[in-house]
Amino acid sequence: MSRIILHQWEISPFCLKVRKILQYKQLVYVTKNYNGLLALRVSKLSKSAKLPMLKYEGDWIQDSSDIAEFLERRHPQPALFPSDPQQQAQALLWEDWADESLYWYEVYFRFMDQRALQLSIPMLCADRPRFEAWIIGSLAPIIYRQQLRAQGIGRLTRDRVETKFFQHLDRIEVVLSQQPWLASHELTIADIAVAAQLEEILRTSALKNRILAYPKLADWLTRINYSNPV
Ligand SMILES: N[C@@H](CCC(=O)N[C@@H](CS)C(=O)NCC(=O)O)C(=O)O
Repeated sequence: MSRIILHQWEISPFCLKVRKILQYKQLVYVTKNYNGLLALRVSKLSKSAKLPMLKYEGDWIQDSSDIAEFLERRHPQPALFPSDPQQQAQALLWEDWADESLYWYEVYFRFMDQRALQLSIPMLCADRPRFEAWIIGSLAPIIYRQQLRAQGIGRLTRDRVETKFFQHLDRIEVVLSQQPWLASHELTIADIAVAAQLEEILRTSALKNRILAYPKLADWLTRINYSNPV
């Protein structure tokens, strides 16, 4: 049995964030997927009923940020968190922005878009009986529409959501034209957290070409994958 098991959904941006961390730190791990109606079992793993969860030897760690900190303590090199306090503060602010704000754009572009949904459901239900794809495909847009409305982004027009998203990319492009990584002269948790959300948007959204038209951002994404192939 492997020492490290990542309980995940393949197309969850937070699970991708953890895979990127594990690979950056060159740790050997296996994944356990909760596709289709296996998702119902996630509530038995933790009270929050969210993934990712990492089983590391006898420890269970929940939440991608807590997993990042845990792995940094156990495997300090290569470091995810800069030692310089200002850079560390910036890295953690970027991480929180990616997890708590950018994430909702990812949800919007995946579940409020017919094309993205049609690409996502087979991935969410891979290796499961066909009727499960029908159930998940019917329920997911309803559940996420409610969540997006409660969060606020779901009350905006699509044009407004896209405008706000691309304004964020304009700002990221400005940062990346001044420095190679978001928070430091080296890759940090900031880059991994932001890239994980953007890569999941790229995976299923028709906005892909517009996103990759940002030269610095496109180069940065390539460098992250290069440093940290998943
Ligand atoms: N703050 C958590 C967020 C995890 C999260 O929201 N995961 C989503 C999948 S992308 C989830 O489990 N959703 C199921 C649900 O909310 O019931 C983290 O960083 O791990």
